[in-house]
Amino acid sequence: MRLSRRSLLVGSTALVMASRAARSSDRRVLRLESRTIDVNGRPATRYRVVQSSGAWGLTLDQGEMFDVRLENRLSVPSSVHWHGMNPPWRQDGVPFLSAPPIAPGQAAEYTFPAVPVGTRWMHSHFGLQEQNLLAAPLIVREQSAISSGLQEVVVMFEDFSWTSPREIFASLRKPKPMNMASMGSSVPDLNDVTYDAFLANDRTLADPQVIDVEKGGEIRLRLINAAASTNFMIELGELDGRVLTVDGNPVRPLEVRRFPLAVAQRVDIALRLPAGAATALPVLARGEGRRLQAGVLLRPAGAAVAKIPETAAAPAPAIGLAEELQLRAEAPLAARPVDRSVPVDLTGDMAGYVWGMSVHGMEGLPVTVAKGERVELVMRNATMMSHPMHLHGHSFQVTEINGQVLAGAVRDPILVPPRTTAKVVFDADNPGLWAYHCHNLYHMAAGMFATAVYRGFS
Ligand SMILES: [Cu+2]
Repeated sequence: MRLSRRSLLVGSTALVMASRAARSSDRRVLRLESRTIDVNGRPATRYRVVQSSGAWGLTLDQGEMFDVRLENRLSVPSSVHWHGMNPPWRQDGVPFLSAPPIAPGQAAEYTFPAVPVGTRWMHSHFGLQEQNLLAAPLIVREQSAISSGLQEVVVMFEDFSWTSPREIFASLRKPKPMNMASMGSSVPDLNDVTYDAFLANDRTLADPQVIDVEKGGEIRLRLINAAASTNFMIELGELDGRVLTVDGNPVRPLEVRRFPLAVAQRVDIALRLPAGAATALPVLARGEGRRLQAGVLLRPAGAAVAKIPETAAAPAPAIGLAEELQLRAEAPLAARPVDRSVPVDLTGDMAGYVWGMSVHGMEGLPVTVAKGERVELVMRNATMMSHPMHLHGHSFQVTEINGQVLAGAVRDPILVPPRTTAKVVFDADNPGLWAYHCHNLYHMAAGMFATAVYRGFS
């Protein structure tokens, strides 16, 4: 990992120079806009991120610069985070932490090497805008994916409500009656928001996207959980899938027919298509503890399109770490001792809907690191909800779950279920002031947000 990282950095210096020569032609424009979509027959006005060409999000090839002008065409301030990319601190898109928000009618510019490669995504980090669908795919196609020639299918899953995010949050924070409060302290809570629909590429199963695929061929799925607060179980039905990457980072191949995808996580799956499929093949995401699902249909030539119900026969199970324990990084971090181990307690409860992160036993304390250190985060979840924990600016590797040591996946977030301790390590190689938080939007808004800061970074 150390060597390959160094070679990437050397390569990126050359790219910076090449890009300066050709900047005007390489720069992409991304626009934050309002638009209206149809959700089960009703119009919904929500946000989106599109290029000037109308293309959704951004797709680059390995070796390209991330060179973007971001225009805010909304009537409200905004700020977009490039999730899973490790840009310089000031380009990370967290308002008031890495840069001021972008005012309506204003723009901001970003230029950095597009690393790491793989399936990333982008989303607003301003207020509760992410719940209003201000998110899009951000794919940096690996050289291996490009040369494989495989057809790629990008699917972004989201949770949708007719209730405004502000009202959802207000009702979550309302004091609960005692019986609910005491229930909440002993039984895990799978969900705290009841959504009206789940979307796959902005569509419900009443009118799903149908994607033509080659009969008997292989395709590469790039699946993104862009939901505000829903963990999904990906259901491939009878199809044989092979996990290639999680959160864009390669893992040893793992054969699957279902795979958990926590909030903000991604998975790339190579999918073998049967030679003789009479009907189009669904790729579904079912909400944790819910029967509600969303998905796309893969249609081999000649296959009929059958209706897939929006409500499955059985709810998806609780999303745990059974699969996580099987994942092994294909490109692990270099073996080296940990220089600094930081205890992080995840705190809070459903009753009061107050969530927190206590670093070294204190709420409000940042994780403090020095450049060059190998840092370990020990996340202990004493609450009865799971928390998808995300550190900006760095990719961490999962090293231990409830005492079980592993050379686990390189990730950006790790789901920490109730009563679980997860250890991850990262190399402090990107000086700045970074957000470190739960990626459940409402948990974050209710206080599960901390920072990681480098000594003498500015
Ligand atoms: Cu959380």
